[in-house]
Amino acid sequence: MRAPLIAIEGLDRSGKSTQTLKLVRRLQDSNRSVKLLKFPERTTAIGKLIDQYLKDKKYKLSDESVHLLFSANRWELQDKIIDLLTNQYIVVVDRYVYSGVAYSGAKGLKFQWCLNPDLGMPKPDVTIFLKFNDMLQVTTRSGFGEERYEESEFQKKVCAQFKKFEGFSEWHNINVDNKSIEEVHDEIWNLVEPVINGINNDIQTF
Ligand code: ADP
Ligand code: DGP
Ligand code: NA
Ligand code: NA
Repeated sequence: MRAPLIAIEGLDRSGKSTQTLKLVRRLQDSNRSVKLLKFPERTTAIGKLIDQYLKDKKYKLSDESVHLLFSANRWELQDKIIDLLTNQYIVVVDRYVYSGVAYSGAKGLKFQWCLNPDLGMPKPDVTIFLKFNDMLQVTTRSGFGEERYEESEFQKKVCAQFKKFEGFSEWHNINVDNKSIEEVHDEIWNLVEPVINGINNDIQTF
């Protein structure tokens, strides 16, 4: 028996941080051991480079090298994720491999090329995508536009790239148009609750 890996994905300002925090609190209230990880993890050496790249829209780095940095940033935490899951800690990730593929795919890099560097990373048991049909609801949220990528035409392309994961067995869309924080949380909980008692199979990988 090992704990589940749960990923929350979505566009910039779609509510991931709000929802991952609420989910973690609810799991703690149910007496589960749980750890929240956020990608990119900006505090590591590679994460600091990524942070600079995101905050300074003029910072120059080729699309391919940025892609590999984001992937390397996830690999920095691979052993920690495996360790936590085998020690019965539920791991919730705020963004993951899917963002890696979707954001670089939106720049024109090929799907399989984008996925390749993450092959071997632990695969989530449940992935929840916070989906907007009305893009205006997300691009008008407070903070939108502060960082690189936070531009509505680009976000539309990212959204189209995320659709490519709809065939993955762990993938679930939650439509979040006009939904309150509580309503979205309840839908996330309905998807997560069935796995909180643990998973029988080994950790799967991409
Ligand atoms: P992300 O982590 O995806 O960038 P956040 O959780 O930081 O998104 O949310 C972005 C902004 O939208 C915050 O100001 C947050 O309070 C607000 N927000 C989050 N969820 C909702 C919701 N369901 N309805 C309206 N505003 C929301
Ligand atoms: P945030 O989740 O708000 O901390 O923002 C991180 C930004 O970086 C957001 O615009 C999405 C983007 N991002 C996250 N992961 C990856 C990745 O692996 N590759 C690329 N190119 N961008 C990513
Ligand atoms: Na962002
Ligand atoms: Na966030």
